Amino acid sequence: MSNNKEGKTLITAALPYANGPIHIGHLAGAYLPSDIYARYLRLKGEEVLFICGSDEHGAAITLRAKKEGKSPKEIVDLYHNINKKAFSDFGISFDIFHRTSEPIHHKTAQDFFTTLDEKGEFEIKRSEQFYDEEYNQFLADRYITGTCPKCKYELAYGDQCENCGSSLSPNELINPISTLSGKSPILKETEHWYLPMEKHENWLRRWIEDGILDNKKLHDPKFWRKQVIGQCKSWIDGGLKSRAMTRDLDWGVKVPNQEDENKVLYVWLDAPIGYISATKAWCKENNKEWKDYWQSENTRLLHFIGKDNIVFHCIIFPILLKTHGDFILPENVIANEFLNLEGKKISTSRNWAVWLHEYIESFPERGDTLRYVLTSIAPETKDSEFTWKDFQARNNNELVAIYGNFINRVLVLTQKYYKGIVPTVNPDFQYLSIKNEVLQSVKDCSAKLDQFQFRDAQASMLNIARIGNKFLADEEPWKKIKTSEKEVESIMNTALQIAANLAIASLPFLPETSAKLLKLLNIEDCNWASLKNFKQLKDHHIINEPTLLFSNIEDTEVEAQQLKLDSNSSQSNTNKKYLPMKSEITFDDFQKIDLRIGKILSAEKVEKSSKLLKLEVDLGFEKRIILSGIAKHYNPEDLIGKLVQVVINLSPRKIMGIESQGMILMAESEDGTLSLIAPDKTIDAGDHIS
Ligand code: B3M
Ligand code: ZN
Repeated sequence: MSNNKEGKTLITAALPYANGPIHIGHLAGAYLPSDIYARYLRLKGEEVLFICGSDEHGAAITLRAKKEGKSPKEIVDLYHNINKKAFSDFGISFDIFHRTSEPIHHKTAQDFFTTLDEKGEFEIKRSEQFYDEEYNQFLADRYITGTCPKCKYELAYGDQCENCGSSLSPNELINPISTLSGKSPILKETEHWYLPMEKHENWLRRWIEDGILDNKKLHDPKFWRKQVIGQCKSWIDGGLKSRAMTRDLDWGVKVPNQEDENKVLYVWLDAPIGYISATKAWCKENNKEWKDYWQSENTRLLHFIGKDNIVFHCIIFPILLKTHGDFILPENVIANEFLNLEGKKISTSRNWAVWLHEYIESFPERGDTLRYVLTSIAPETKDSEFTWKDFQARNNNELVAIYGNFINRVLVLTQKYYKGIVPTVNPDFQYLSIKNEVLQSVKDCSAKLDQFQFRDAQASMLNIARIGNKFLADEEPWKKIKTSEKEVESIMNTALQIAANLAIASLPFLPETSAKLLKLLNIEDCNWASLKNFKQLKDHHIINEPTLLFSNIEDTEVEAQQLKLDSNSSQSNTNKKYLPMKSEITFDDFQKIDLRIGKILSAEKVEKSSKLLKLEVDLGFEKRIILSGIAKHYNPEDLIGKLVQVVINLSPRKIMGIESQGMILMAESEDGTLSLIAPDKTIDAGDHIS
């Protein structure tokens, strides 16, 4: 798969939206694995171009700008720079971190669009789209919220329900509301360029399932992750639909040759073309030919992304590349699942995240620690979880206790016994099995990297340090130094070679640490091929005075982070999405609702329903049966005796064969948790509420 000596590898990492900072979920999902892989190939001497950039268009940007009272340009400038710095703080070694606002990108995207348009690959269709009459504009999918038709979540977006994950189109929403004016939008006719994706189903299926395109075997699907193929298949099986490639928005790449200033390319057409324009920009600077990357069969194209971007990279972008002609398709799309944080989904709006720029302030020069932990828990095959306790444990028990401890012992003993000069090996003491173990770990590490299994690859790398520690513990040079000097020279030479192998093998994973260690060992050049020979350091080579590579993280430090997370998220109500206000009513309207205090006398589950509880409620003047959808939020036995607010004059409704004679009022949090609303003084069942 790798070993692509003659060819080049073009590695792309998803272009992050420049509408906010980067968090650990982004790093673990796309940027760390791609960086490890790029560094690994470079170390093998292969020709690699590793590109990324800010995705600066689309409603994600304009919505953020509106919320912060800034212009879209101010927003993208701000976050482009914050994110660029964060990537460099964590050693993400992009060859270029470009921007989709650059003129070269606008031109590339427009030319691409024009080529497809001239080839007749689009269908221009008039259709009715939601329009905000107060703001005089068509509404991008993200500007419309409403009730999800599938799970009834009331704040679903026009393109996706964040509660149940369904992908939606705005006209499926129940009660759509414009987020601009808070009013119901009207439908108004507009014209768009559609990509008839259904036309491409056959070749896509064959390419994804068998790696075959135009009778040529392009890749081996067995190297693709199962979830990636699974998601693609289910999209194709569900029937691909035509999708609009243009939008009515005043921010983005303008549709070429159009009068209408507010017609732009769909951000998911424009953003992946950002990979091409980033390549062009880099090639211009470096006197290279961009077509050698995008239009040459000797180039392997690899996309690293999070799982929410699979359809765009495995279906839509390949359709665009193929219909354009000349372009290669990706050899693999390496998508990760999601990383959760302390038991909950990472959420930008709820500020439930660890932001890279904040992490590095709290833990300066500990970028590698986070890299290490995130790779150890990489969500490669299923969602995984970051906790601060685990972060501390992996740092203290693995980086400090295994890697750091081994290196420190070797370096300190070498200074002590030999003043930093590498001793010679005595032919009587060869430690062949130790050498073989190290060689095997390197081989495993390589094999796993070739298969994009970064978690296992890193574990094999750390194993080299484990072997070193065990070797020293078994051989006890500190005891033998008094009796068998020759043997100790061999032990220490071997231990130093292990350290040097570790320095090289850890470079892709822990670039800062590896650089420090290489310096301590006085190794100037290194490459992966040299790991085939165990011996890295010549006899009498001089190494430097030891310094510590890692240090323990204290309880207080992680407790502070946990507290910060809790307090950030509770202060984040300013970022919270609130339901738009319903239309105004008069006092008389309100008076029509008869609200009373009720007391729950009994509660039981409703058969065959996971949501409903059947409650018997005392209203003072009578007792009633009321059904309430709170089974997931309360145990029946905990409800008995509780005072609740009841709408008593709601027409009775039969649900699952039981008549419900009223409704219990509930408060609902953003994540859907339901809570009863109880009076806070002594009040009796039947007392009225006004
Ligand atoms: N900006 C979405 C995201 O950050 C999008 C990726 C573009 S990759 C071409 O999830
Ligand atoms: Zn839903």
